[in-house]
Amino acid sequence: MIIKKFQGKTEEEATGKAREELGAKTVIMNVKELRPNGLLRMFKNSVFEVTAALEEEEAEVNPAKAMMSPLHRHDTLDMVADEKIVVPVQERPQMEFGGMMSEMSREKNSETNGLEEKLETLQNLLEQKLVDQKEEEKEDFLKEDSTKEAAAKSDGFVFVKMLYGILLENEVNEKYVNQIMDENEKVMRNGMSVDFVLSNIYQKMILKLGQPRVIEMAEKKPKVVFFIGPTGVGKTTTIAKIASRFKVEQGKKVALLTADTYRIAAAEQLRTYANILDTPLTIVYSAEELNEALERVTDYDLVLVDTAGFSHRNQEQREEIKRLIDNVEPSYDKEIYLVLSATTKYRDLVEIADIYKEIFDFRMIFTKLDETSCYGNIFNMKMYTGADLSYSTYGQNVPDDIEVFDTQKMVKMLLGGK
Ligand SMILES: Nc1nc2c(ncn2[C@@H]2O[C@H](COP(=O)(O)OP(=O)(O)OP(=O)(O)O)[C@@H](O)[C@H]2O)c(=O)[nH]1
Ligand SMILES: [Mg+2]
Repeated sequence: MIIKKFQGKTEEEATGKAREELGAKTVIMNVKELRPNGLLRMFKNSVFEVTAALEEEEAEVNPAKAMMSPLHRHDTLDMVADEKIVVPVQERPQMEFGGMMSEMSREKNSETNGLEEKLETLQNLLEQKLVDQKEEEKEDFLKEDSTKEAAAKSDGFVFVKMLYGILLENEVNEKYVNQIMDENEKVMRNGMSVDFVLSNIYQKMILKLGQPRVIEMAEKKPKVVFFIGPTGVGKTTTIAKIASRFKVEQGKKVALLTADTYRIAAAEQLRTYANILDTPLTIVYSAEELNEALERVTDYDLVLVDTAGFSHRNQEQREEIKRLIDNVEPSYDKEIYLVLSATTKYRDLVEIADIYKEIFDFRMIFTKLDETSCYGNIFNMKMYTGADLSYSTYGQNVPDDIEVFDTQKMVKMLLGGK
């Protein structure tokens, strides 16, 4: 893993520098606002410092720049030991639905500041737990063997054990928890601080989840985006949220198509949203009709295609959807989003992903985050499929209850943050 810090007058400038040097796959681990102290405050503005990382096999480092400034390697102790996690009090500007941050999400950010403040206490929370746990272990230890010096136990190792338990409690699959812990063990030494361990594991998990990839406009209009997935996961609702965000916040021309002709109410549901948003809606009954419908909206930026939810075990419907997507004229740029509910059991999610993985390259949208407090499956599915995460939804309200998947927030929650 390569880790490096970059500074700029704004977060965007610092992030831009990181991407220029380390390439597009750079993952932003942490953002810190450095405020000048004392009198300097009157003359100097804050500086933003981002900590950026990427896995070495993904490195497309700009060689000229890299030669001028040696990179820190993850397996050296110095790298993370000084990198105390600072959970930003100010919500980091989120990646937007394909553009700059809008006023609407700025308002939302101030709402989420409360959450961020709570997250800020993650480390304190974990440290308190650690104190309690150490006390318990000490008692057990002394009962077992009074000659042993319980206090000699490294905080770091007890802390690792505690994080192990928290990740399992949050239903991160044991295989992936072990993987994270094994990687952590390679850089662990006796007497290592809690800060070191937390920052090391936090960074590893962020890298594993990766940067979200969201809908981007195509050079040749329109971008055609399919939403597929099991019944009732929230495909149609998510389409309405995304359509509204792109149209209202970014002024894009959005058209809706539905290939869901199975349920009588399905097209009506989308038509209601189309009417509210004042966007055209076309119902298509075959792959041929899809291309005809696309020809009529070539001056639109984005076409969102709703599909019928079906059991992934239904081979006939699966083939029909494949035919629909494969038959799109190759000149159109298309993206496929597999919509999954965060409440679905891991075994079922794996089975669904296995089947879709064979037929499409997809990105994942996780819905219904408001209906569970265990997010381990999201991490598990990222690890299992390798597919990019994109959006997450957390309620029935259109268009509010959706955001670009927030990797940092997710990792904090998986590690016991609130
Ligand atoms: N709590 C919660 N409910 C949601 C969320 N997203 C969608 N829903 C609800 O889930 C139900 C199903 O949503 P739809 O959008 O119709 O799901 P779908 O995948 O299109 O369903 P089919 O077309 O029947 O396959 C509705 O009651 C939605 O309001 C979410 O993020 N949280
Ligand atoms: Mg639907």
